[in-house]
Amino acid sequence: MPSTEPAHRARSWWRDAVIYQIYPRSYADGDGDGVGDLAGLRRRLDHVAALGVDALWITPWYPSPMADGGYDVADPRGVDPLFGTLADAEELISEARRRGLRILVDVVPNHVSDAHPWFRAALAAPPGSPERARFHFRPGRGPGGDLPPNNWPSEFGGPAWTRVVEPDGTPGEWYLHLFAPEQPDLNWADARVRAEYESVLRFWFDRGVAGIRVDSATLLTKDPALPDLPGEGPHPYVDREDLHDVYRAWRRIADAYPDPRVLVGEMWLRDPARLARYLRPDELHTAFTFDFLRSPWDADRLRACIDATLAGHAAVDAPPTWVLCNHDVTRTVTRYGRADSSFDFAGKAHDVPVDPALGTRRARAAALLTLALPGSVYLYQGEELGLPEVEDLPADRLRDPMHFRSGGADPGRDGCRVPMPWSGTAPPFGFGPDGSDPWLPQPPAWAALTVAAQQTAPDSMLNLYRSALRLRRAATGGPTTTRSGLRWLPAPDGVLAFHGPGTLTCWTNLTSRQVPLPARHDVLLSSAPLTGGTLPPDTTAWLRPA
Ligand code: ISL
Repeated sequence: MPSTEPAHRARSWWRDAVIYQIYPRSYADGDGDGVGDLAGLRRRLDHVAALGVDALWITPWYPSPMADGGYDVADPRGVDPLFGTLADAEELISEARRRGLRILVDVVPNHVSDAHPWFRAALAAPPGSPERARFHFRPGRGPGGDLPPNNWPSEFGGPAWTRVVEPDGTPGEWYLHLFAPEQPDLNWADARVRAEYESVLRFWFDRGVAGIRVDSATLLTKDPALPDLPGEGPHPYVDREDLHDVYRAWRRIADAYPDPRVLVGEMWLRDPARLARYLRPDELHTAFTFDFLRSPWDADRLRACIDATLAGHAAVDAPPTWVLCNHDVTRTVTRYGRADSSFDFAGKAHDVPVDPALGTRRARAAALLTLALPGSVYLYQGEELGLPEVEDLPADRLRDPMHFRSGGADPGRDGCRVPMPWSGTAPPFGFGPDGSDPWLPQPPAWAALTVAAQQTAPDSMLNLYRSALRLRRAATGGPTTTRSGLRWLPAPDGVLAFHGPGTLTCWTNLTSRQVPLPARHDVLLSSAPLTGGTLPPDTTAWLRPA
């Protein structure tokens, strides 16, 4: 990092960092093939730097058949030609570092692609072979082994098992895949699997990445008996006790580097105490608080989530990690514009009415609320533009296996992955060269939401984020404030008011009426105009005592 960065800040940067998530397929297309790439991303680093974030998390850029947008990794040490080369990735890491931006990469340890050499070798080898032992191969049940070995469901719908044809042409064993069939699960009881991922971590740390986002981080280890669900005792593959050993070994690797390399877990656990166990000082550094993203726009629910998260994290001295949105979930302005503003994978449906103005107003208020909380925050590309979920993509353009494997019942995740609008008045909005056709079509109405359009509009979502990040950095950003907690202030029902870290006081009104603000204060920033010392509905204000 720049030598101007104080040593104490360098050591603890991750405790209160704002990290910007980039889904490279949809960020910027440098070569005009309709798919975002590293050349395009490098040209857009100005935008990231101007936003004022500390780091970027880049979702998988590895060689992949793209059955699940790159989460089907065929080579965890490479870069897919669609995105560029390993040299491009190294250049990007150095260039970002010169601008004071750290890079986190995504490591996908639960599964590989069916095109990975290990899986190819497993298919070519007989049952019981060492090649198959790196995965979960089992004979089927029932006459002729026609039924899957157990009743586990795939996260994407259908059974979590697929039967293979043996090299001699006969129907053979089944293999486990908690996601798509193109994503066979690895067997974490096999020492070769553990050694491989430890080596992958070192590979990227040696190239200067500052951290790893661990994909599907609660699912790696399995009960070797692979029992049916529901069973008695611990879950056969979620949050198992032996998983902690994996992360202890990873933490030792991260800690062997002179500057901190951080591990952030993607952990969909509902119990904050179970989550916090992964954040003990010798395990992962942080994990996303998905309960915050699942909570509806409701003061009591959000406050309960904040309190439980802070308590769970305080017990292990880990900073909470807040997130409102990512490449898997409904975009924030759309979610908050619905009558039911909670998020649940199981509850995703088509044709749910949305009030976009209300959703945007709440998303602005939620952004300031989130950025005032102690801990780190992840933003997803386009969140800073207030992009909505695109819910009317043509059926023949959809790609997400979550949609197809649900038989179309689930709208899928393509709608939050539509390419970024940068400039101009018509698609591709500067995403790629004029005349290129982005892999998912952008709505013409996004002309009003481009980076260029928002840059010059003082009240735009983009300028709200820029101001908020500048003020947050000024108000916190130091070892004395990063660990301080949160103190709730007396406030009317439906209003969240607290002193956050540093000098910020945050007031969020989640009711539908005006509420009075305290006397004798300066307003540093508000998500909507304030009138006469009151806070309008669905508005957040950042205050400082006058
Ligand atoms: O699908 C879920 C619940 O039904 C989620 O909990 C799911 O496990 C979670 O979203 C995992 O996501 C990650 O791994 C997937 C990939 O498709 C996602 O994009 C990624 O974020 C498989 O690698």
